[in-house]
Amino acid sequence: MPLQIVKGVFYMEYKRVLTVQDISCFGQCSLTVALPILSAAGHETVILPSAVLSTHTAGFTGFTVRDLTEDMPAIAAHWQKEKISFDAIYTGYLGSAEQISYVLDMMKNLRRETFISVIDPAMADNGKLYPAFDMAFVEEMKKLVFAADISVPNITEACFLTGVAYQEKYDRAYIDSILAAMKKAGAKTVVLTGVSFSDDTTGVMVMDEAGTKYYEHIKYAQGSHGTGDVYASAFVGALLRGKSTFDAAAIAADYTVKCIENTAGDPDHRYGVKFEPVLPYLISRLEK
Ligand code: PXL
Repeated sequence: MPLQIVKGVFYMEYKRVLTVQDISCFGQCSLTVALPILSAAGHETVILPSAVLSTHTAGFTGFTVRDLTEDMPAIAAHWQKEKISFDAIYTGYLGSAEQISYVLDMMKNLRRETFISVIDPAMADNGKLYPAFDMAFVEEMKKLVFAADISVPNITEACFLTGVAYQEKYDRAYIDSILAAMKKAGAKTVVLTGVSFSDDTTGVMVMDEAGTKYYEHIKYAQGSHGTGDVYASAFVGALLRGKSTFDAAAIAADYTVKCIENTAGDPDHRYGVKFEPVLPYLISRLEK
């Protein structure tokens, strides 16, 4: 039989991203959100689970946790031996303070020539640390956030990272002071999420070398869990498709709003958002 030459059809630049966060088996957050969103955005998505939980920790009790800290260095060493490298590392909820030094090593040892690191310091919200974390973890997280190209904190996380006192009510000057403190501590680009200057709107404040720019959108009164992970994953997906930081931040915001709208009205679904049926919307935005 003659040899058949099959020509490849390449739709887009194909990026390989490593995402490090937990698997909450049930609950639509962290890896169960990041993997499908990054895949839908067109990227080869490599996962490194930081822990395996039966559910996430917000609103559930009695969940199981298996910390995978011990496995991390061996996995990274195997990848290095196999010359497996990445265009990007994106981290979310980590399992222990020790994991942060392993992630910093991976950022050094597994990077391709052009490489971007995006850190979502998923550790706190509404003025409080999540149950699994303490101030020792915050100290370690500072090393990761301030070494990264881009961080995606919410206001609570940015306060823990900088020592600025958390305020529920604030104005533009307060937000500028948080961003100035982030910059002083070493942050390059910051996408500060959940910045709301009115009752019915919220948005993201993007700070980079060019200055700060605000993207505002509708706010829904009913908070939903997991939206931070949906947001950060869509942001990374858009960024790796070549969108500017601000455009990626805006696309991710619009997608997250659509996910919330798609979940509203279902009181049994407060543990996460129904992000899957809205993936075609994200894909269509990425194609423009
Ligand atoms: O969505 C952030 C997150 C991720 N993973 C776990 C969590 C949370 C927030 O509570 O508990 C296990």
